[in-house]
Amino acid sequence: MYTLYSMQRSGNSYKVRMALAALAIPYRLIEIDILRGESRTPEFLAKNPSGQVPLLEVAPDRHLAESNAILWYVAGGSPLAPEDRIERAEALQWMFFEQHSLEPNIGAAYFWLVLVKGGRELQQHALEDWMEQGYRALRVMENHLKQHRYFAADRFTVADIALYAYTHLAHECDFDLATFPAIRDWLDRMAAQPRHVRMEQQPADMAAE
Ligand SMILES: N[C@@H](CCC(=O)N[C@@H](CS)C(=O)NCC(=O)O)C(=O)O
Repeated sequence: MYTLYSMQRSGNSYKVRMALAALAIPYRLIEIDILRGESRTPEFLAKNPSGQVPLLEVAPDRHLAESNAILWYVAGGSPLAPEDRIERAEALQWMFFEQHSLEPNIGAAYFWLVLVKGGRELQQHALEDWMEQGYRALRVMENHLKQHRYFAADRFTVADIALYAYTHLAHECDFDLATFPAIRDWLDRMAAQPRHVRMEQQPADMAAE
């Protein structure tokens, strides 16, 4: 069984919990509080030198980091991971976009404005840039979703999971989605997927449902 090192309120960790739930894959969950430095202990760094969650133990002492790489690993062979050459490349295109254009802006805003006490004051100098770049990423997504129901392969895939994690948190960190109707519809479609889990949901909650 997989062991997932995750933080409940980390969007990158949530991606993996979403995928495992969507695929009905059981796993052991270990909560790591990054705000208390638990991802920077010598024991954790031996598993992931980047000192970050999510981290998946795929076999004894074999660990995989980077949320989007983990998504491809756990979803391999399922409809969530397109195998057709162009569809796979399109899914990857959006997952690179997520890491370059969305997560560094909306992810950073969420971390500092929502998770860190006093973060708004500490990061005042960076906020304007995150907002500008974050809105730019949202506009790119909105334009795609005006024409397509999902990001790749005309169906729900790992690309949607990767992009959902921070987009669904955007309203919590100053982003207003009022002028992004296609994104809002897609968020609703995502939340209506079979076996969808909310970010605050624990695997034990899932079993109870
Ligand atoms: N590119 C990585 C980013 C992972 C990441 O930024 N993780 C954050 C939580 S969302 C973390 O563990 N930060 C703790 C630290 O850097 O000390 C991924 O997609 O998994």
